[in-house]
Amino acid sequence: MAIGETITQFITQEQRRVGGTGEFTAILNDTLTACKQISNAVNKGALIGVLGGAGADNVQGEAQKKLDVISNDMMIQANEWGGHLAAMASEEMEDIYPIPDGYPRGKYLLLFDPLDGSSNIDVNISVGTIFSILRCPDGVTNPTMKDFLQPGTRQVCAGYALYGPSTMLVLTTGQGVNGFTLDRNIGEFVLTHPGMRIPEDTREFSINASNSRFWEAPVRRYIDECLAGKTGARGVDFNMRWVASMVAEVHRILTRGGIFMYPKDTKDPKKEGRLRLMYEANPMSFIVEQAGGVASTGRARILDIAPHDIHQRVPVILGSRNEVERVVAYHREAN
Ligand code: AFP
Repeated sequence: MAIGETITQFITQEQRRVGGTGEFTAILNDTLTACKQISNAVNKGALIGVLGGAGADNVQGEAQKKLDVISNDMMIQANEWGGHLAAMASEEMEDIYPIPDGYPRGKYLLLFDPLDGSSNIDVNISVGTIFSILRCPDGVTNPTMKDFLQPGTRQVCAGYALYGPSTMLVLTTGQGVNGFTLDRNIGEFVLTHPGMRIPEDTREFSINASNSRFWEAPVRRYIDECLAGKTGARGVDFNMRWVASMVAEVHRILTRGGIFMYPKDTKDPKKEGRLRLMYEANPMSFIVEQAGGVASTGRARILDIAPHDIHQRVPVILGSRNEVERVVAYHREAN
């Protein structure tokens, strides 16, 4: 693994190292193609008329942006033909998407949030694509929703593309985390951030503070201590960031440390959390753990959750080890 090698070289070498058949490499290549197409559309924005609302709500009841729909179509089209997937699931589709008749079916399942943070699109702030790959259960050729309901520990790969000042692709297959930057001149992602590690300590937190009146006591205690800074129990000043785009927040944490929280709250008692387990929390938790960080609901390790629905929501607290463990300890003490 050398800085400057292309992602194609990188994953092909990985495939040889583990004695893979190339199926998984092919899926990744197709997903990368979709990410490059989405990057291009996001980058052109108003020039090609893709900003603004699509005029419909998604399964979550959230207003879809044009680019949500376009990105979802790009992910489907780039991935449905290859012959290595059995089905896909997306934030933008209520039901799973079995590989249509006419294409061969393979042994993997792909889940994705095609454009995370899409409330940021129209204001030209970073957005991203998150994806997770699972194996289809043995013997299943016609998967249903229940075949997707595997805990995050079963992911064979997770990654995200960040469409920011540069387009980056961050990937784990369970052997650490590597970051690649899109070189638009050659159309390839190039290894620029090998072996990404999250510092264990941080003085930077991210939370949507407008929800503070709905937080539980342990979260309120932690944030109050951060806000009190040098004059409080922690004796140090903290900094705060909130982009409202989880991909951007996680990327910042992978780069310089930090803690990100979208905790359980009482804003809408019907919802277990804000973020989606299968295509947001699980892939990001896999990446964060592989980079030496921790990802928890406050009460349980996210990757251990046994899912009951592909669109299920969970509380998320992730990032630098010592701060996440502190918040988890506050939850334990409160219980
Ligand atoms: P959208 O994709 O609907 O914009 O949601 C983004 C997101 O799932 C996640 O990326 C952010 O961290 C979080 O929601 C932002 O939530 P708030 O709107 O409450 O700040």
